[in-house]
Amino acid sequence: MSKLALITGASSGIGKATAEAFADLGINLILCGRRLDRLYEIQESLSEKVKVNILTFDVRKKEDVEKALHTLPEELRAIDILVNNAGNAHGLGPIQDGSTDDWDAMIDGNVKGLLYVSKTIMPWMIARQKGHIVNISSIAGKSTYPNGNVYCASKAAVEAISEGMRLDLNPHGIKVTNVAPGAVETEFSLVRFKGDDKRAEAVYKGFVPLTAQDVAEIIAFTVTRPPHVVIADMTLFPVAQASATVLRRNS
Ligand code: 8X3
Repeated sequence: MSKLALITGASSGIGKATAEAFADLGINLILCGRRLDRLYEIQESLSEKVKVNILTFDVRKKEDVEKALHTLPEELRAIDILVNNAGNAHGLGPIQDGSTDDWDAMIDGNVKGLLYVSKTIMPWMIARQKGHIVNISSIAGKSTYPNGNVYCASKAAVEAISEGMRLDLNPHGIKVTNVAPGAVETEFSLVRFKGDDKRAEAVYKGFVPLTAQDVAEIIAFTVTRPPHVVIADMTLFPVAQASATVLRRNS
């Protein structure tokens, strides 16, 4: 029987690439995001391969998350794989100059949003005594870099939540995988720098960054292991990167 995956932040970047990789594996999809037009496009392109449902909500809005997920009929609550991908960075600068709106956006989206979505779906997995939760963290969650402060904190929280989920869901046979990429070229930096495309492009200059597809392949690998195997934690870098702060660029 085909598996069913729900992916948040599916309208672009790693979320979209994961949807494509899962479709290639014959995994049916529930794609969640804020941008309906983009979700429709992805639905259209993947519907030849698998069943694709879409839900629009903002993970930061607790009531909206609950309401949207509860519109799913019984058969679409049998979610085998939850990919908690929605999240973003807002700003990069000294903590003393940080914007409280940016802090709210990162903590509400990257941390609380992940929790809200999981809160509804975990009981459905527990009822079936199976499931796999993949949380998209970051190297920023393992190592704080200068000016990363609150973004790094939000991803450190994701790391702790992955660990907490693994411990607490262990009696129920639910797999939990934490994926921590380094530099991936997506809309990430454009969002972080509030549409400043020159600054965003400079982040990926002088080396070959990871692509969203590279990360999606890893996610696809983690969800296709045998039933008794779980990849707890996966860190991936472009070859030019050695840590959160060491990255070799051609001058
Ligand atoms: C994205 C990677 O190094 O810009 O989370 O924080 S990094």
